[in-house]
Amino acid sequence: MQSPLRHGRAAIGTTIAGGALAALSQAPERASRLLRHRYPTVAVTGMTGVGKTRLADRLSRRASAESSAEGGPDVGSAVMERRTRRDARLRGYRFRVVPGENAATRLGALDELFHDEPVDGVLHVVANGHATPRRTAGTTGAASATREQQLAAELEDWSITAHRIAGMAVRRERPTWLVIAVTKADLFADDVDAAVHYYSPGSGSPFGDKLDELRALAGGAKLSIDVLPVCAQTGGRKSSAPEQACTDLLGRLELRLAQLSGHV
Ligand SMILES: Nc1nc2c(ncn2[C@@H]2O[C@H](COP(=O)(O)OP(=O)(O)OP(=O)(O)O)[C@@H](O)[C@H]2O)c(=O)[nH]1
Ligand SMILES: [Mg+2]
Repeated sequence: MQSPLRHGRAAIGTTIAGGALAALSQAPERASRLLRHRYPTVAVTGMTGVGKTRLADRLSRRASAESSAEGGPDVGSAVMERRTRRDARLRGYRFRVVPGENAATRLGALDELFHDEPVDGVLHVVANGHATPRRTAGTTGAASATREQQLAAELEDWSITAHRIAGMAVRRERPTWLVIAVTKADLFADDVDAAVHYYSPGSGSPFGDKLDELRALAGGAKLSIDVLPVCAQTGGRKSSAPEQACTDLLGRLELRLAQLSGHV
């Protein structure tokens, strides 16, 4: 004799089986949506030598971050770097670092991240004119550049990236977030507020004006902009205070990224 309970169980079993089959057919799409939610992709942009690779390494807890800090050839990235950050709750980010040097790989990376497979957010890295000067491939001798030259180069680089961001933002429904990371703050510890102001919307600075243009183009509601100071390493080991200050700034940046990604 079959009890109502057993009958009920069988019915539920069938429903679950049916649901599982249906879920299976939608699995790839579901999985990619889940992945995007838990591991949003973040484009890391900025001119050569500003510190993108170093910052992405820190954010993704990559040990190699310290390896070239002292000695060793300091070279720019030739290809797009992929770094994934995972935390204990299976949340994180997929960082895509665009090489700063103007090469074919840079253009390809920009196309991929802002058009073919649009990213969820952008971490644009600037260094308040403290980008490490790098030689153009094939030339010899030490590279040098004044702070003014580096600021001008940064602005030019930003124009290109800003256009890509605007193009991506207008094409989609959901909002895009942009975080301007003002890195190497350890090198201008006393001027951090002024630097953050220079890179902020509505500041009236050359960079601020370009941000305002981007906002107008993309539509204010479609683009959120944050400006945060950070440092990924400090000049020396003698003082422990700057090290702690950098760790704190890094923590604030991480918290903001988590908020923007819906992780907290
Ligand atoms: N003092 C200081 N130096 C930094 C910081 N971040 C990076 N650097 C140094 O700046 C130089 C450039 O850093 P990278 O991360 O290689 O720069 P990048 O933006 O990846 O450059 P490309 O790959 O050419 O686009 C390296 O010598 C780093 O050690 C920082 O927060 N403080
Ligand atoms: Mg690099």
